[in-house]
Amino acid sequence: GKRVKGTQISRPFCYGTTARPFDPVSNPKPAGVPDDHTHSWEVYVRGIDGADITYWLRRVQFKLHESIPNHVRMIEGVQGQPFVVKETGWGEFEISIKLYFAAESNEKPQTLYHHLRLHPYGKTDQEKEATGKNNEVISWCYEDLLFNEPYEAFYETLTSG
Ligand code: SLL
Repeated sequence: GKRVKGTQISRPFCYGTTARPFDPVSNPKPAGVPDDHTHSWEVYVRGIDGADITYWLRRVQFKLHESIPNHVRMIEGVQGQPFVVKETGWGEFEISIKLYFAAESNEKPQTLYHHLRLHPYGKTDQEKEATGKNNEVISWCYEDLLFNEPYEAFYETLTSG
């Protein structure tokens, strides 16, 4: 295939974590969750306002802390749905988020990093943080991923969404 010369296409998405402390009323701890776990949380990659991104982003590998069983999670895209991993735990750590693009792209996977936040404090410049209802700790980033001179087949894919 050939590259589309002089062309750049970007696709927006966001990624981040949402955590909730266990609470008998607002977030009861499910049976089987270890005693030392204090929070439920999720990490996700998704389109803006529910937009589908699976036509160009096919798989996401989330690498969690090694203390978590099966800490490497490969999530296949399902049309219209976010890429998400839900877990419980007690500590914060850096999550690596590896993005795998449509096969025809010939693009190498790209890795992002996101700090799982359980407690509401501090933030970096790019990070949006808010404390939502029920003491949710929300931390997320916006990304506009730029594809420079995509291959023709991938150009078709990118402009089909
Ligand atoms: C810290 N450096 O000390 C971090 C490590 C690890 C968090 C945090 C375990 C969950 C599980 C868990 O929450 N690990 O056992 O499934 O804060």
